Amino acid sequence: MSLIAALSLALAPAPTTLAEVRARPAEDEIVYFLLPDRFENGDPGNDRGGLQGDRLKTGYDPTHKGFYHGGDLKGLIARLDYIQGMGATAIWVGPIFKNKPVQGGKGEESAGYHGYWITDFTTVDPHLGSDADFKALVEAAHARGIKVYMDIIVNHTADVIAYRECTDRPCTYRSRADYPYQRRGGPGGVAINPGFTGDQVMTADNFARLTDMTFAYTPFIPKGEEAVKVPAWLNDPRYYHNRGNTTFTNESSTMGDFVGLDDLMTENPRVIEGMIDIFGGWIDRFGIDGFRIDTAKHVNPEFWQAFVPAMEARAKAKGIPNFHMFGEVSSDALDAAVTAEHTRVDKLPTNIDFPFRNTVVATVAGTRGTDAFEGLFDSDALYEGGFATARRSPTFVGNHDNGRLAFYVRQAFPNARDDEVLKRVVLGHAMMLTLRGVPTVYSGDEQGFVGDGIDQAARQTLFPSKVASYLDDKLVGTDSTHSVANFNADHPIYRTIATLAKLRAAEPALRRGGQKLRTRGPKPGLLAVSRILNGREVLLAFNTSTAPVEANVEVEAGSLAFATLAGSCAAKASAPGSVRVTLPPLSYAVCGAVAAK
Ligand SMILES: [Ca+2]
Ligand SMILES: [Ca+2]
Ligand SMILES: [Ca+2]
Repeated sequence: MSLIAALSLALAPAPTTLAEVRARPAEDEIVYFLLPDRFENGDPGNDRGGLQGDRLKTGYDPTHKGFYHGGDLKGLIARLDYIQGMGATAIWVGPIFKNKPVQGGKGEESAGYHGYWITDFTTVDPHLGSDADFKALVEAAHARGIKVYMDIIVNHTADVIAYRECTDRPCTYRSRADYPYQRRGGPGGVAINPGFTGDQVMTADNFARLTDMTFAYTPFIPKGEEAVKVPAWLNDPRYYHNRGNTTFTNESSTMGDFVGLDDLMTENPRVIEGMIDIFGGWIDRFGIDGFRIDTAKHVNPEFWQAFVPAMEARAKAKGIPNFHMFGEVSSDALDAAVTAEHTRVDKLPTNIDFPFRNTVVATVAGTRGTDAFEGLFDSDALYEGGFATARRSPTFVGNHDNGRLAFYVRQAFPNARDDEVLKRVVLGHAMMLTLRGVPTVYSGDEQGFVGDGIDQAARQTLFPSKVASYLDDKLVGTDSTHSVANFNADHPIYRTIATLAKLRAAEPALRRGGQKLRTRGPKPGLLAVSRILNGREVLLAFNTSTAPVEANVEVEAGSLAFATLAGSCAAKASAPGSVRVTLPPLSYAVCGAVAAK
């Protein structure tokens, strides 16, 4: 049987109804993640968000990487063919809520183009379009069988609240020990908040006694911004921690302001109830399919223990049985030591798989041996739910915060030829599309975008850019530049993703199968993993080294013959339980066991 015939036999029929789309479990999806401001501009009329004046008023400056560039929801709708052509079955849309257009100290201003500085949690930011545009997006995506995941934030709002004590200098974190709730300005200060027993007693009665917020700083809302937040309860400083900027350590990790962003008192039942109302409302109104949860590890576990089941119940009531929630728990580790805790204690259903990304970067954009994957996969056991949770966790190789894989490849191998850089980036994507987890492509990676680093440096537009530090980028796998639109369905990385996405759709073992680690080593070289579902084995082999590899790889004793699904595979096992694998430098193969003739 030819490969094409084999694939078409195995392919499930395309979903035709919304119920069929929603019946798909999370691990069946391939996610495409984009920031709408940076994807496609479908309406130049909204580029300034209906605001007047210069960039400090409107937030719009397409020549500056830290301001709005004009992309919007209409543009996203117009490019659904492009997204679907890559094989993506779900879109993670960067935050669309109404933001504070511009914030930051004098000379350091930037805009809320990324969406993470929310003032109104109930409506779409006018730079990105309207609630009607979002409804049209969800409907158009669903009609194609594509799910829509929103990017939500409960940890903080925009930076509106200021403190009298530090209007002209950084507000350093003031701890509960140094600034207890029942004294103003330190242990020797006047008595306030009598009877408030601290933020760990999370009852309405207790928080009713927290009425004076001047324990650490004197918070105030600058003139003109008193009612800027929606819903209105968000304008009350009582619902914020007000202890100054987080250092990302100790108690400040959950209690501190994220670079000035007003950190919500997520221990307070009123805040929990308010957030359940807000985001439950988006489920009710738009029937979206999941949430990516920003800054999840900076919120106390008790909040998630209440919020997650409430959202699941809301989604079920709306007829969405596989509502997918994945938290951003950033980690530098190559295993799940940090991220797993938040599935066990917080009860977050899944987290974005930072350890997977870190392991790919260390091996494909580095010199770590392939045994790094052993530590990664062994630690799947740490998640609540174990391997099944890892299988539903979104994997990625690049993103808008941590930078693109191509950047790290170039940094690690500055003398590598262009074809080697491309092979490494393709190899990382091949790992993501075939190993356990939900592949999550970061917009622009499929066009060979590189960038100069992290954050703003990794947020190039797919439409023509006017940012000097983007225009001088040398892209991978193409002669194109950022001066033109890059929606090229023939780009080699786009084609790789599309090809492997088809394979993933055709092979349930690649989506739902277990994993057996077959071969790994202390140096760059062969990584071999079998994915097995109901006795069907698909062998994955990756060569992370610049030399060819040839090795005997263990397989199931019954896997006697193989079809080449990608790369090149031996047609037959050498003996029951062993197959010869031969791989050129920096390449991969996918071999599906078939009945021996
Ligand atoms: Ca626009
Ligand atoms: Ca603030
Ligand atoms: Ca927090």
